[in-house]
Amino acid sequence: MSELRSRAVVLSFMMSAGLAFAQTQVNTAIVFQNPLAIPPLIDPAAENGEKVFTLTLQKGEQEFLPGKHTATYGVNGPYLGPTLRLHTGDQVRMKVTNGLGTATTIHWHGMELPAVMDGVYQVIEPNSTWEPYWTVRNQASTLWYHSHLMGQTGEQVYKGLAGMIIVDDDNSDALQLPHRYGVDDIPVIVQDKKFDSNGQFIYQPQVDSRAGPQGFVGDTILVNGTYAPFLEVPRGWVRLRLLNGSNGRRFNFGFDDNRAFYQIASDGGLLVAPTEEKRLIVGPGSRAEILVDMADGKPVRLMSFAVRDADHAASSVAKFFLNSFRADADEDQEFKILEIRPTTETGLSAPVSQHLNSIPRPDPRLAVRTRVFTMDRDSRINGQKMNPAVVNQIVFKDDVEIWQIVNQSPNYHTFHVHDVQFLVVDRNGKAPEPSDQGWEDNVLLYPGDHVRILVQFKYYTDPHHPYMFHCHILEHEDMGMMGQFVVVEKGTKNSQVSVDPAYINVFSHNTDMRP
Ligand SMILES: [Cu+2]
Repeated sequence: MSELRSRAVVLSFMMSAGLAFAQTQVNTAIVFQNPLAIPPLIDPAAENGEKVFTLTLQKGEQEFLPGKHTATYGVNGPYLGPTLRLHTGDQVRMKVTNGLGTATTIHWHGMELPAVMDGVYQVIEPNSTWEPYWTVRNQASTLWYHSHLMGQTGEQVYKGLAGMIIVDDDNSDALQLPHRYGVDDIPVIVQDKKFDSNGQFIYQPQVDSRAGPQGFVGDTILVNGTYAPFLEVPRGWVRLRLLNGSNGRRFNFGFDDNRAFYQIASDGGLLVAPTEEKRLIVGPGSRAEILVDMADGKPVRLMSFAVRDADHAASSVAKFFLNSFRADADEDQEFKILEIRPTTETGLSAPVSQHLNSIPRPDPRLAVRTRVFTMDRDSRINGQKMNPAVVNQIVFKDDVEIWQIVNQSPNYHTFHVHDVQFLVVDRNGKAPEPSDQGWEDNVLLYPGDHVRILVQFKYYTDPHHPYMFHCHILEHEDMGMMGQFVVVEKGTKNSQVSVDPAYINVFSHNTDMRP
């Protein structure tokens, strides 16, 4: 905090007068004329008691903008991938074939699975197939899969290597919620892009001399890979599974007529009860499910309203600082995202379930230790960049721990932990907001924030194959704002922990983080 304070005084003095940041609606003139693409559901093969999904990573070409053909990456298609629908308890196997002509990985974001299936170090070379398999432990939730190649995640996800995963369970099966995929239960993958005059993606991350490495932000919104999309829905409750698939932009979701909506799920599962909101900020990599009532038959636009760090400042000093020094490039911009048009068909209009899930209150007294993670301006965590040869944290299976995350930089960050869904204990010493009270795998930290989360790794141990924790601004991640941990049986000695030498060689794919 002291670093932030001293910087606040200096910078607010330097930048005091004359900087007016007006809220900008970036795409005022957009005409919603393209039907929203709904990613197809894969029908898995049944083999030896497993559900087997075949995913082919490929280069492609897609006409996002009229008459322009953009070079892309995709999964079983030119851009993005199919939706994988799983059920808790399923034994699944993914046959992932790399037809990109360049190395990649596929990470199952939010999944609780063995480290060797996690898709970070498991590089898939061109023309080869990777076959991870696991038992689905997660509860009903909206997860996703995406490239996680060290140093190239930002570029590969930006080109399109991502898709949605929907997990159902016995609880969600029994709830009265919209559940007709693509009809009233809609995947909504929101991403911002920049296009050149030929319609090609521009990907040029920036480093600001004062604020440090910037998350990429674009000026054009795609939803499920559709530009200027509209969606026809029945008159009734509509469930939007919002996935922020952007590299570096936060979305502050809401509707242009200011109607209220109900959040029903966070990253890792259903909330205890629907929570009424008019605005909902979702950081890059995170998900939220919302219900919106379309019974009145009126079309409405899903929006992203301005995000302003100063509005979320942890202290008056930080607020003053953030008002004068706006470090985050995604601040103050407003977008129209998706036009939702009710048809004359009647949809689900009965009351939805009011009790959705049971979530334990996070009790910090259960924690056996606290680990501190400090995120700084120069894309470091605890003063270090990712080093594949170093295990930063050794965690015992089943231990309940508090991880205290401190954002000591003038930029926002997120903190994503692999192999776990966690609960927020408190944010800046206060109980979390309702939207922050569910299971999460990726928590947003405004500049100056300190957030305590309760984590527990319940299923897998492996002293030689680490999991990652990192900022989910992909440019920060690629610059090494990442560390790794192993989960081991209680009593394992530090001397028994080491990184598989084959994993360290993965860094031949990466120029920035090679040891
Ligand atoms: Cu970051």
